[in-house]
Amino acid sequence: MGEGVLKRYADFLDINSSTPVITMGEGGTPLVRPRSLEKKIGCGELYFKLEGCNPTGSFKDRGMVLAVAKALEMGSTAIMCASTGNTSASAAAYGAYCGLTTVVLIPKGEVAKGKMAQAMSYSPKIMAIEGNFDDALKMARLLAGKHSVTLVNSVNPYRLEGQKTAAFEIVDELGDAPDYLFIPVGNAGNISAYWKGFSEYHSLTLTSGTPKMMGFQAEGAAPIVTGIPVDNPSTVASAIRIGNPASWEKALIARDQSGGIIGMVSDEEILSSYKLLSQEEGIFGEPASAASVAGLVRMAHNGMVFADKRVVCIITGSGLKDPDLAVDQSTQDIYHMPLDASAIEKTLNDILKSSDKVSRWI
Ligand code: AN7
Repeated sequence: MGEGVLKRYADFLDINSSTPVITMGEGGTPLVRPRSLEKKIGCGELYFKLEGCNPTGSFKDRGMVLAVAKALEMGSTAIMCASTGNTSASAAAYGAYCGLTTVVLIPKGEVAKGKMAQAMSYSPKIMAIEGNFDDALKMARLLAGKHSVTLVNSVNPYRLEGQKTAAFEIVDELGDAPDYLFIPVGNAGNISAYWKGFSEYHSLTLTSGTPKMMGFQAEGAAPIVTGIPVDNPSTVASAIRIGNPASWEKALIARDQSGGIIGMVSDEEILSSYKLLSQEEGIFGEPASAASVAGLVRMAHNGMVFADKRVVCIITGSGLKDPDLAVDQSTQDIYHMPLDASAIEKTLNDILKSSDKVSRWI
């Protein structure tokens, strides 16, 4: 535990004697079986992989640790990325850990507050670009090619190599591949990485089959579904507000080879699953993460049967990444109380009397 993905999966990664085996404790994230949603959705077995438990609160750390290790191996002293927030937080953290100059390009005003807080704390050089994520990535690719700085977006192949370790962990824990993998899709790197991981394990006969890859984009940012890049992508899930995914082709291969789909869900469905996850299961994922659950709910609602299936949903990032949205979405009453025992006791009595909760242990 806590050994990191480079050490744990060294045999499956491009690690040699001059690769620094760095770690901030990434990987080894929990695979949790929900007590309520498995029954409600009607799955034989349902699991959530909590990637928000990585060091910077998202799955990006798995790929970043390898991309940064390889940058160090090649003598690089600077890294750069464009990001909707999580990649920049991860790059900045590993950059700080390894003493690298880190430059992040973010779409101005579009990054959730928790991710901004991280970027500012790890202290990279931050450029807020007047444009969207796709514009920022274009700039990063253009300029990284001309300067001695390593691009650590998922167009860097080591990012996907590192991220494939999440698929390995699922198989190592369940003993075989699941039947379905539900996952949010933005720049489409993660779905491609999981497919690579499952395919590699299968080719080594470590699994009996491969899962159907079920990727979900947000309706206002669903270029892979419509087949056309989106100029002004819009969704409440800022992490996946991406109109021209870098790994588009790879995602289509994952979909087609696995017999899966890439679909879309509305912001309403995303927010409804976001609340379902936290209120029913105690899992606080960020809105983009809820797209995977929203996809599963939609497919079940449309009549797809999961009764004898093993399903894994990837919860890609922590809900703490987007505190503004969490507060805006809450309909929670807050009782404003004087410091008075009898007033607090009366309210407590009212709460206990009106509660409609039923223990799941009875
Ligand atoms: C929580 O940080 O693109 O399909 O720049 O942060 O591999 O892009 C983040 C993407 C899903 C989509 N869930 O993954 C970035 C960035 C969360 C994310 C995705 C992202 P990809």
